[in-house]
Amino acid sequence: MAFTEFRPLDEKLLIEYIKATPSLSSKIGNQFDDLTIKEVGDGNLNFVYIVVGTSCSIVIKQALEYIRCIGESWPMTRERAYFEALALKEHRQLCPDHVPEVYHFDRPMSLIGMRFLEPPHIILRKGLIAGIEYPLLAEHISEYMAKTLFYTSLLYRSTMEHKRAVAEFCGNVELCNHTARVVFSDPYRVSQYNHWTSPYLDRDVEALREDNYLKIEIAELKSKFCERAQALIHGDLHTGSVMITLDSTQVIDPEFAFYGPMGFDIGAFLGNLILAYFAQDGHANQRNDRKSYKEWILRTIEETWTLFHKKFTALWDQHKGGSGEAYIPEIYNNPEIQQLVQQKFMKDLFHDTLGFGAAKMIRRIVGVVHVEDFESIKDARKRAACEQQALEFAKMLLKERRKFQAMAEVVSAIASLHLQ
Ligand code: ADP
Ligand code: SR1
Ligand code: MG
Repeated sequence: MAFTEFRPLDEKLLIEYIKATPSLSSKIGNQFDDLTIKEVGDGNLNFVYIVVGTSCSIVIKQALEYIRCIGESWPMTRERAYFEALALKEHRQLCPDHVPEVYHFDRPMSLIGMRFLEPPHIILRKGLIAGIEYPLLAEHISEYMAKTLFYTSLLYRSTMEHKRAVAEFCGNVELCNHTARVVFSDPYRVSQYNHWTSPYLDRDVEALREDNYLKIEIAELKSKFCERAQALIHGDLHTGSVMITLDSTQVIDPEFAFYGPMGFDIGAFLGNLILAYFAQDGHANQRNDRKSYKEWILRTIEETWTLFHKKFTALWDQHKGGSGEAYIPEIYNNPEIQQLVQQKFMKDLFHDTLGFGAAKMIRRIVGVVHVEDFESIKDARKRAACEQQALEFAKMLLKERRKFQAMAEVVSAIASLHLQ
């Protein structure tokens, strides 16, 4: 069977597709009799099939013309699969330990074939809900962020290379517009897709729409998101985009990738850890009060930033005489100025991280699609209490982010708020 134009897959068609595609059939050992196929379907946008062969399993991901968790009423270009494959390949080159291999990409079919992240890999968000500690998470994710962000920025690249790459990823405009809308606009206005734990949060949602200072701050972040082509960012680096075991951390699902502000990725990750923290009281029970787990989350937040800072500035030091054109050696080649520009850069990035992290938290409490951390708390009153604390903290962080000088201060602020 020829697959020359787009066809939405079903299980039968997928087997035909694999048979007709040597790069995939060879992966499963060219044995088709005992294939089992399972559609996973716990993501928001696409269809993901796990194909279990006798010798090896693979993952097939296909984008349809709409957002899966909403339905056909919210169209979304299938070209997102192209940008996801491109970003996966680019990020894997830069950080092979933490990005799965792409075996096959078919643009007309909007289809990616990739490594199956085998059990015990699970989605990090699910691990956080279950209360599992991951001792290497901060080490691994900071490495992924430092490498992917540094090597795709002007700190490493020439302006020619950078602009060419920026131009390519400008094609992902529909996904960027989507984020601009659901993160930076909808939570601050009446929108048909917004929802929240009503009636408990009704007043909080109104307050959000009446908070002029918050609106000024979110506008600044929105313009940075839309205008600043700082590095190739993942674009959706929440805890549902990370698959993990005790010794492996793999970043999946970069379909929102584009050249944007670095702090959007770091903030997405840390903001989602903060959401996980505030959800813990909703998961606590008589057997486990989650107290020590909350402390682990806070330590992980601080360590992730500290390690990112260390690794990113080490890469910068290592390549400071190279072809990166942001700070050219003729002007910045002495230790004093090098230290000053690094301090300024990292301070700005820290404040961007806090701002974007807070914005990502807010959208997941009052916007279109929420997070399982809170959604799995069945008692609405209990859930609302957790969400309210997270929302209050996020609002403060967004508005007052420039007052914080170190992640330890942010972590202390979370811990003290929670004690009240
Ligand atoms: P979406 O783009 O719809 O959010 P995801 O890429 O997040 O889709 O994938 C949805 C789900 O499929 C994930 O939550 C995970 O359970 C599973 N999945 C995705 N990629 C892989 C992979 N490479 N290996 C194993 N499971 C995967
Ligand atoms: C309709 S919003 C769906 C969301 O899921 C993805 O993970 C992105 O964050 C997107 O905004
Ligand atoms: Mg996803």
